[in-house]
Amino acid sequence: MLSHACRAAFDNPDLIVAAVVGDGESETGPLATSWHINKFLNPIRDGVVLPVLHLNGYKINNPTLLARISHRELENLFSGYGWTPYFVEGSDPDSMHQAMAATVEHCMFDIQRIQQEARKSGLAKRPSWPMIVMRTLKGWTAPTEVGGHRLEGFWRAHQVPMADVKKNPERLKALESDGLRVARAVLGSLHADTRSHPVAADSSNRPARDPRGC
Ligand SMILES: Cc1ncc(C[n+]2csc(CCOP(=O)(O)OP(=O)(O)O)c2C)c(N)n1
Repeated sequence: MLSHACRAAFDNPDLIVAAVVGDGESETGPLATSWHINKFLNPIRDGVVLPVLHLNGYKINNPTLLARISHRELENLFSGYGWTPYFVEGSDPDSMHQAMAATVEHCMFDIQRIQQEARKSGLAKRPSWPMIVMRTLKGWTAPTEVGGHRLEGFWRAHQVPMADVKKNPERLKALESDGLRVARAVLGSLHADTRSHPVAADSSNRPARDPRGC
């Protein structure tokens, strides 16, 4: 994913490519090595890749390493790879939506500042590009449990966790009341935001680099 995203950004100075990387995907050899690809992004000649590492704790239905190391270790790991990581973590859709919007905006300001400095001075130093670490539950906003078994935040949320909604009216009701309600709320607020704030210029809502202060 990251190498494909960089392929789009190379020689394309006006492009910013957001690349969402799963924590399981990040354990595969090709992706694990491609975190180093920031060394090849030239701030004058190329565009930028904004990686969003999605920590949901599972690769399919097995635990992931990156979701189980400490916050400090994770931050040090990505700083060591040459990124500046920003964290968006939680499970409440409304506050996560706000935190993500503020963080993306902050990253855009960072990217523009870095590019303007390099392009004005003509000095292509290697910057520490921003990246986002987004920690959510696996199957976030799915029903909490199905048939007495835990679903949201657990390995059962993978693939088709409620296969029989067409035939089972109780499950259809659970899906409608939990999952679809939250999805509609999030989509509704996204839609409302894009209509009322096409470009947000105020950076006062910028997130802390490390919200837990670790
Ligand atoms: C290049 C490549 N390597 C390996 C796989 C096998 N594979 C399928 S899904 C997966 C992990 C998925 O984990 P994650 O990215 O965290 O997604 P999630 O479990 O959250 O859906 C892997 C390694 C693949 N599809 N492609």
